[in-house]
Amino acid sequence: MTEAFFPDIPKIQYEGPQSRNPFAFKHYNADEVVEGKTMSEHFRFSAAYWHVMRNELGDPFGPGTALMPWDDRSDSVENALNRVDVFFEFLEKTGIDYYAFHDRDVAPELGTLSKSNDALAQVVDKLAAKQQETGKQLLWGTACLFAHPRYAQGAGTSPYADVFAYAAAQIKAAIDATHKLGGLGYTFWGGREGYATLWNTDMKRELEHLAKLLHLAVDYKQKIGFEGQFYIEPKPREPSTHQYDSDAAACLNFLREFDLLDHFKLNIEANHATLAGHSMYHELTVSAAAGALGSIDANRGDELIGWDTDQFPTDIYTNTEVMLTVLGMGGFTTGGLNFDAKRRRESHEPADLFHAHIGGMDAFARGLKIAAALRADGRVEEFVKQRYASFDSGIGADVESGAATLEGLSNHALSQPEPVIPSGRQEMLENIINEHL
Ligand code: XUL
Ligand code: CO
Repeated sequence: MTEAFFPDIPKIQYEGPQSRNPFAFKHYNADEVVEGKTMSEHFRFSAAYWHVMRNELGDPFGPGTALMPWDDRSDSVENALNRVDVFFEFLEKTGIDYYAFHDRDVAPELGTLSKSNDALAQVVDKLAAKQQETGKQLLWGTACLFAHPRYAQGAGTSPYADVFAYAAAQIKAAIDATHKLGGLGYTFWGGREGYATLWNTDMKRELEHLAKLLHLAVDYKQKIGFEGQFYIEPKPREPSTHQYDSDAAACLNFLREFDLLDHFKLNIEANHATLAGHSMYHELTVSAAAGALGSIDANRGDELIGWDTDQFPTDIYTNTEVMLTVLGMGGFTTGGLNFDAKRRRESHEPADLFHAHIGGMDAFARGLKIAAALRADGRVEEFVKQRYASFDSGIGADVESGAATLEGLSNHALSQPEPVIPSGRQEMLENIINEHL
C-alpha cells in the first residue's frame, strides 16, 4: 500500500508504560488478553471519517486551521478518492480496525441528487477495494441529514414533504453503500430532528413522521437483506434547540411507542450524555438495562464549556465506567468504540491526529484494565448484590415474583418494627475504585 501521506509517522507499536515515545502505545497492546479476549477484540476501535478526513477545525469565530496537504479542498470525486488512500494509511498506522462515515464525508454533495449518488457509488467502490486489501471493516454508515440548507427545518421532521423524500433518498443510498461495504451497523442521529420554537411546530406530527421514516428504513433493510444493526444516537440539542432523540430514556420511549424497539439499539456518546445533564455512565446503564446498548461514540466534553466539544476520551475514570458496562453486558456484538472526537483548533498538524487517537486508545486500555481488576476484586459487585438481598427471599421475593399484594405488604409492614436501613457506603465504594486507578 502507498505510504505517502504521513511520511514522518511510524506504525504505532506498543512499547509499555515506561516508553517516552509519543508515537507509541503505553497501555494499548492489541493482542494482550484481558478476561479471555484480546484488547482489540474488546474495544473494536473505530475512526470517524468526518473528523479524521473532513474536520478542518473551524469554530464559530474563525475558519479551519487543519493542515491537509493531500487535500485540494475541491468537491471533485478525484479528491474524494484520494482521501480514501490517506484514511487507510491512517488506519494502518494506528492499528484501528474499524471506521464510520456519513455519505457526505466520503463523497461530495453535487448539483443534483443523482450526481451525488454517482459520486458516492464511485467512492464506495474504492472503499470496498481498500477494505479488501487491508482487512479493515465498516463499523457503521450514516447519512448526513443536517448540514445542507434543505434540512435547516428538519429532515424526517421537516414540515415539507419533498424534504422528507430527499432524506429518504439519502438514507436509501447510504444504506446501500453500507450494505455493499459489509457494514456492521447503520446509525441515525437526528441533528435537525427537533425544533427551534414550538410556535411553528406540530410536535405530534413530526414525531409520527420521524417514526415513519425509521419504519421505511427497516422495511428497506429487510427487503435488501442488510443484516447490520440499526442504531439511534441520543443528543439533547445542538444544532437544534431541542432534539427529539434527547437522551437514552427518550429514545427508548420513542422506539417503544412507535413499535421500533426490536429493530434498533442505541449508540451512546459521552459528550451527548453530559449535554443532556447525565453522566456517560448513566446513559450506558439506562441503555444496557433495556438490553439496547449497541455501540459507543467515544469522546468527552469539557466541564467549563457548555457545548459538544468532542474531545478525545482521555478521562480514565469515565473510561473505567464505560468498560465496566461493556464487560458487564458480555462485550460488544455489532458495535464498538468509535472515536467521534476531534483535535483542538490549536492542534492543526497531521501528527496531532495520531497523538489524539493514541491517547484515546491508551486511556481506554487503562479503563479496561481497571474495570477488569474491579471485577476480579469483587467487593463493589458483592456490596451491590448484598444491598438488594432482602428481595432474594421472604416478602421481597414475593414482590419480585408477583405473589405479593398491597394488602399482604400492608400486613407485613404492620407486623414489623420501623425498618432500620444500613449505609449506602458511597465513599467507601469510591475508595475501592480509587484503589485500582
Ligand atoms: C454529532 C454526532 C454525529 C453522529 C453521526 O454530535 O455525534 O457525528 O455521531 O451523525
Ligand atoms: Co456521534
